[in-house]
Amino acid sequence: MLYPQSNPYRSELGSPPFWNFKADPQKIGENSGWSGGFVPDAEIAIPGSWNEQLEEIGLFNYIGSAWCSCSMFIPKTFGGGRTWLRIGSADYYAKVWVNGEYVGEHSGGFLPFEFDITKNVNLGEKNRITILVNNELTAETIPQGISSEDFAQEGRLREETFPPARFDFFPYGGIHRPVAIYSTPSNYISGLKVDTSVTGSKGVVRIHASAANSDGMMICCTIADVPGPVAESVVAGGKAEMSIEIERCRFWSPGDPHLYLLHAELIKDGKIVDAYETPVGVRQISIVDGKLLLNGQPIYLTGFGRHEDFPVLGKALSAPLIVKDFGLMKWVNANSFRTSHYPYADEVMAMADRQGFLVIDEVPAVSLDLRYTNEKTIEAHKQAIKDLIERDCNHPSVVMWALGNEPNLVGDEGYHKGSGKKYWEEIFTFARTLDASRPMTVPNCTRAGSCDPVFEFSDILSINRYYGWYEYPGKIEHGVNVLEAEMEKIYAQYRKPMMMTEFGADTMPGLHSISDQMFTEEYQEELLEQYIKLLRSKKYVVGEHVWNFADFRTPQHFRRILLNMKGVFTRTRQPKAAAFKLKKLWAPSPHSD
Ligand code: GCB
Repeated sequence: MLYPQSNPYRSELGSPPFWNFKADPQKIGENSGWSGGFVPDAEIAIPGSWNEQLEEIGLFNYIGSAWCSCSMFIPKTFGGGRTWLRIGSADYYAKVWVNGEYVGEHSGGFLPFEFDITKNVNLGEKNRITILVNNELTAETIPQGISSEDFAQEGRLREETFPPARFDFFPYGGIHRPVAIYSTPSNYISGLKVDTSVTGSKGVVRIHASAANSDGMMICCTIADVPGPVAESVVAGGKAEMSIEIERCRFWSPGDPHLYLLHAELIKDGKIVDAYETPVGVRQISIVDGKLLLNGQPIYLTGFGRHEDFPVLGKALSAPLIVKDFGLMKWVNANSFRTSHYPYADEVMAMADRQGFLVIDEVPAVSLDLRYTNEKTIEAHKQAIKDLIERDCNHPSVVMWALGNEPNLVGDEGYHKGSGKKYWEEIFTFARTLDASRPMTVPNCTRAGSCDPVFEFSDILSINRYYGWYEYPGKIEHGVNVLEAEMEKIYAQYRKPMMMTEFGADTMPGLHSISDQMFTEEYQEELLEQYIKLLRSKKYVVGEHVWNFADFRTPQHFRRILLNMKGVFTRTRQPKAAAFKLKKLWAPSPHSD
């Protein structure tokens, strides 16, 4: 699925900022004909989560169905071929009608989806888009859900959160990324996948194009500012393959995130009928002798696990916030981040390409509880991997896939007696058929321990540890000693590069102490510094990601004061003392180019 763009062959229309909204807790909307129109409870801004936005009408903790509807005038001159409706993301399920006609549905949050609405729209008129969104999760969805009853049955009442969740971030509901209507010609380029490699000073760009209704037509590709012949290939079975070599190539890296512009044209009887262009960063990622290499040079990742979260917006895309967050990450000398715990917006990934950030791109399989997985869960997990790799495989910034995060958080024994190995073997094997060019990992948690089956399959051993926080509270030095022993044990067993994907301490800005006291700014600084000292002393460590970039909202629980406070920046992006400490520790970024 290509990101929409306007050019002489394609047009794009963004949806209006405000939509009609109606919660549907009893799920009566479909039978009551709301797909054809409903009396709204309120207006909602889209992109936007309903929770904080519509708190005043009681939707702060709302988990369930809700209807969103808007009207869009589509000019007569729009397109002329096919018309598409693209939804940047809806968490976690959406069913869609155009002018009262059903056009499709989609399960799974955090990723875009689209429908061909050519037959449903009236050009030169207003068209009504109606979307039913639902943010309920089950044992068979990715991420998995949990209910109050489950917590009670498992005797885990003290772990119960409100709203109930298996994970430590707020389960916002809504349409979180832009909605657009766009057009393509009826013969059109439908996919443009590139992979790149580095041979000496030469860069090779292999192009795997797809085109619909175009067999026998020609696809021609050029790269702006690169002299040399056009690469061209005839479309057969909807596909065309070609490659372009770039002599004295400017390779993409954090120090020089150079992007070439690839331009593709679809040619029918000597006439261009469609065109599409996409940025390409030529770079190669590899693991050699226990080192993570970018274009043959070792790289060391400094940065954060993050969240898409901001007051009022919830999980909504906000362009100014993207600019701010990248500015702060640059300021603090981070060179990388992980899209914990789900795919981030297309716009974030494109910014990472342009600014030269290295990204660990994560599938939303967070805190999987294998006691409750079945064939449907594993299928949903594979689909989420497929969709993520398909969407993000062209981004040079993506240097690793995280196929999940912290499985077996509940400490189920069966996980180590076979269920974990079976599950992860199937998942890693599947993922590797989709992309052989990037390392894959799954961050491991303390409960899953030092012989987590994910280590066997991961290219990089990713560990999340909170010694000196959840374990050994108030005792940073002891925590770091325990961590060192555990790291050595894990490394001795698996002999692969290791990365600390999470470490940190909740911190209330303004709290201070001259002795080690949890929640103070000094405690966070000290813990991060001690951990980093240890990590730098181990040759097999290839990166350190602090948890978290900024404070973020969580479901309610006695261990959270509304927010997870492990941010190095507050939720509104003010620096805590640790930000200045990290800026020093990360300047200049060790081993990065
Ligand atoms: C973790 C999780 C993350 C939590 C964090 C914490 O291990 O991966 O989602 O927010 O710990 O702060 O407890």
